Amino acid sequence: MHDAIILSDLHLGGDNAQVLALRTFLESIHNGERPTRQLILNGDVFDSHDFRRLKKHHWRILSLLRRMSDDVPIVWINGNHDGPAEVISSLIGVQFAEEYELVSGQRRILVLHGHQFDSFLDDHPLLTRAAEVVYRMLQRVDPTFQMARRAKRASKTFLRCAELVRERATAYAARRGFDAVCCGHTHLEAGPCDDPLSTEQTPVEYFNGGCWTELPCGYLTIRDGHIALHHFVFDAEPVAAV
Ligand SMILES: [Mn+2]
Repeated sequence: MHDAIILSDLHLGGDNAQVLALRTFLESIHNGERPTRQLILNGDVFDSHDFRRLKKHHWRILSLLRRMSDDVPIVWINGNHDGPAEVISSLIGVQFAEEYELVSGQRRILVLHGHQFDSFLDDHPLLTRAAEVVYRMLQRVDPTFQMARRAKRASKTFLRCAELVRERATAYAARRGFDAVCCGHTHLEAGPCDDPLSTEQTPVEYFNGGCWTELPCGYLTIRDGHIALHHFVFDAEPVAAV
């Protein structure tokens, strides 16, 4: 059994939220196929503060979370898109927090969304918005998401932002005596596997589970102090941006 499973950046209400993959994944936790002591939603469960954008299948995810929370403790960590989510979180019976700490295999692990470390968002709101529009356009013309994923990884500004989140998050966690930190927000998966230098640069391990707005969706598992990054392999048509 996992000590925790961490998902982030579900962006419910957004037109590219991969709801079918998400529902299948959550159901596998709910029905015991993927046993875990707790489920952590690491921010941006919602795409916007405007709950009118939530469609029926988005509400269904919330009601599934409500049912799951009877058996598995769920923690919802605040993200920059979540807005007044605290109200909803208490309606569906999950704990709401700015950050969360857990101990697994005697290692102290910090979980937080990561927008706190992203100054680009505050400094360049228009550019951020423009980049989101371009990204959605690429998703629309190429529903396999290859183009959008490649564009993201080719953008120096984007990669620099993701790097800043990593640097600042690990520094913050190191100051507070944590062994590892798990963020979301950048929509870019990260783990020691794709950066062998990361553990040499800092004693704090950094992980990012990616997002649930493109396929394949990413998530983190924690067991006996070991954190791992996975992709949810899901054989179905992706939900394209409209
Ligand atoms: Mn975010």
